[in-house]
Amino acid sequence: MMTNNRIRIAMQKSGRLSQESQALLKQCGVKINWNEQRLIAYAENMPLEILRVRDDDIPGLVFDGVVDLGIIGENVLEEEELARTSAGEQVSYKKLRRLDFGGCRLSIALPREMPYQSIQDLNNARIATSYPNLLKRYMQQQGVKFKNCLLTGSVEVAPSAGLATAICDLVSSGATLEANGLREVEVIYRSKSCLIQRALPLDEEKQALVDRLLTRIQGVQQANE
Ligand code: PRT
Ligand code: ZN
Repeated sequence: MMTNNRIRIAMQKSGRLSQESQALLKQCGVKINWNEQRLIAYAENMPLEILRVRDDDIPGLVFDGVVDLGIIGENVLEEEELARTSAGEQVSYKKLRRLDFGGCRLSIALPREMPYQSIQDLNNARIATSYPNLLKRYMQQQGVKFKNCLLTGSVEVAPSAGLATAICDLVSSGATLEANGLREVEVIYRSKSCLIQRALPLDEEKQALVDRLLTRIQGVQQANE
């Protein structure tokens, strides 16, 4: 693989985190020529390049040291970390900073009319989710058994389609649950986006640039407070 002296940062190409990730770099004074079609974008005023990928790929790229930095939702980060550790892999990375965008919660929701007292009511129920590892961790902590229905999209229609009793999905405003006749009964994880760095040390120059970038991010966050 080609090595270069630029910091390589992975960001979501298009989706809920992409605009704010781009805006954050801009606020930090990084000038980038964005070309919608390109996988890689280069900064004009510092040795930094941006790899634009699906958010799901970002944790792995950082864990594997393919990129130096990543901006990613904690939900996706922890899900991938749990998936790898439960497969017996060692995972290491550094969380540099929690960011101010991408806030959401991972929640269990049920058909509105279904009675619910506590999580025990879901003993042996089938739950549809795209986050099987975060759900499993939570259910284990609660001591409740469940059956998985793994869906990477359209999770909210699983109960009405007869695929599952309940769902475990991301919620921000709650409008999607409402529109699908579901009600939120347990919040199992609260997430924001974050900046992560690979565990393998960077050379001195690169680390100095990362440190500078981090100081600027802190400045931007304080200014927005
Ligand atoms: O294509 P790619 O794989 O990169 O993107 P994606 O479609 O997997 O992810 P994307 O862009 O939808 O979300 C990226 C990240 O944004 C998530 O991993 C979260 O960290 C964060 N985020 C914040 C959210 C939401 N809020 C959110 N509301 N991600 C998804 N949603 C969805 C949720 O799944 C549900 O379908 O929005 C719907 C609920 O929203 P409300 O407002 O109706 O409650
Ligand atoms: Zn994704």
